Amino acid sequence: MIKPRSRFSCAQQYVYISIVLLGFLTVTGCERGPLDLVCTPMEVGDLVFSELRGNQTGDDTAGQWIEVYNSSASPLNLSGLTLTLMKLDGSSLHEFVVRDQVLDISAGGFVVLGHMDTPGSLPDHMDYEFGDAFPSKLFTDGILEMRSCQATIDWIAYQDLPKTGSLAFDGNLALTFEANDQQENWCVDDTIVLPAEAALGTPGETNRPCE
Ligand SMILES: [Ca+2]
Ligand SMILES: [Ca+2]
Repeated sequence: MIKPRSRFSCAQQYVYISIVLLGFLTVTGCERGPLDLVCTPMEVGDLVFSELRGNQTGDDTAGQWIEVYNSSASPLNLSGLTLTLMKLDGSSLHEFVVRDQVLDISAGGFVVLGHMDTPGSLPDHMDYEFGDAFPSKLFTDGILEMRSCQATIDWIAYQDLPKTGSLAFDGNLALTFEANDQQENWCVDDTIVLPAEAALGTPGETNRPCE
């Protein structure tokens, strides 16, 4: 069952925090790309956050992950793509860089970037695993930002990451970098599709509609 999500009561405050943080990152960003990685120049909104699955209650084999959607008209290489994850107050900042030079995302396609408790046990639904830089648990409330060639491509502030299933952008709506800023456009997907015993979300696929 997919549960409607309540409106984000402090949305304006978090948006303000995010804008300040993004401004800080822009001002202090390096002029060079991350290490020796070639990056792909992108426009704002070419890639957008679409679904998050955090640490689950009980045993879990599907992992924690961040799903990204390519809303551009072209395939994009993700080498050098940088994700920044922090709590809503800006603390506990983690930064990950995609170091796979052949990881592509097709136009209109998805990639799933994640973390397994047992490193190296990448499941079929995950395209890239971040290593030790990933926090042990995705924050329950946080901010995610995505950059390529030092340019911010998308960011979201989210709240109440569920412990069963995923937090997913409404599959009924057009997914854009602006639409995913609105908390009311997201919902919990705790659907269990047999024979699976857990709520897996829809990694690598279009999200289910929110009701
Ligand atoms: Ca956004
Ligand atoms: Ca999905």
